[in-house]
Amino acid sequence: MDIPPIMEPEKMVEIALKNAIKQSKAKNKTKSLKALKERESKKVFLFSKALAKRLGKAISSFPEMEKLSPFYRELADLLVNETTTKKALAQLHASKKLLRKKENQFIKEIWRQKNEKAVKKKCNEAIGRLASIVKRTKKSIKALNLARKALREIPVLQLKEKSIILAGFPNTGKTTTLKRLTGSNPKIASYPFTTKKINIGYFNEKHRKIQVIDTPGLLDRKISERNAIEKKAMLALKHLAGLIVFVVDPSNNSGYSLEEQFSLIKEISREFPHIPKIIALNKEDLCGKKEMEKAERIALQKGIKTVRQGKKHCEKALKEEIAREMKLL
Ligand SMILES: Nc1nc2c(ncn2[C@@H]2O[C@H](COP(=O)(O)OP(=O)(O)OP(=O)(O)O)[C@@H](O)[C@H]2O)c(=O)[nH]1
Ligand SMILES: [Mg+2]
Repeated sequence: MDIPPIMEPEKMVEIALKNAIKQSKAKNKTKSLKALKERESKKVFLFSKALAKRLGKAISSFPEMEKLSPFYRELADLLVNETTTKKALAQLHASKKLLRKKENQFIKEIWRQKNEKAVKKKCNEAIGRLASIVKRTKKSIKALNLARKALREIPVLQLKEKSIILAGFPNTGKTTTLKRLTGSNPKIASYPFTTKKINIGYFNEKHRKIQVIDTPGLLDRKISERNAIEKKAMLALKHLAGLIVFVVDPSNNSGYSLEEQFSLIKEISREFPHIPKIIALNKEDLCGKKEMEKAERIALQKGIKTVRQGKKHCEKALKEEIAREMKLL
């Protein structure tokens, strides 16, 4: 999620003041009190306007949590404290309003002054007061910048169409399956809470762009091995998933027995009860006929469809099954 950083308030004040001074400089050398009042009130107006604009931009560029899609919201909820963020945004909003109100009052006061010295004094007072309104948002800006840093961790995904999520123990062939399905090299994105990056690929089926997601560290372990945050991050995937493809390696080449692999499938299925699932039986070339058939038998007993995958069976069969499950046919 791309959110621009918010400038430190001191810097905002510095830039706004520099510009306001420059733009309100006298073009002619009139020395009347009226001309001075005009210049000084213009300076206050420009200063306040620039600051209010910066605050407004900071507010509008920050995503409204309520409007985020459920997937992003669930992850955002883990990463940032919604109440703190809301309070910080509310302070920025209130400061912006106060700026304009004070600016109005000060300009009126400038015009009421009787001599040059008093006008300049009032103008300085105004600048100081307006600057302090902005400087008081320092903590809020810091909180928002921290939240922004965390939210940037959330991967940018296509959310319009439901995705295929790959699951299975390490080394079973999830990334290979992703590459087989999507052809090119997967796009890499970061996913919060795992040091690993998620892999994303796309393929077209029946004029639809199907997104395939491989999430190392999330759906490749027993649920009991996960901490609460990882578990929530894992569950955020339910908002994206149209189909879970379990990659199973019946050849023992990955180091996990069929029993272990089916027990992982059972656990994950329990966490995602409403999402359709299929099994891609991988590494067929390394499997004996018996192992393959055993895996198919167990899957049949559990009521999950299987598709063979490997050197002989290319991605065509798997793509067809995916299309069927996602009701593309
Ligand atoms: N012979 C054979 N090897 C395969 C097949 N599919 C994957 N492999 C190999 O198995 C190893 C693991 O494959 P990956 O696709 O990296 O497995 P992964 O599930 O993504 O592994 P992690 O990212 O560690 O969870 C790699 O060396 C692959 O080349 C297959 O169908 N046949
Ligand atoms: Mg992998």
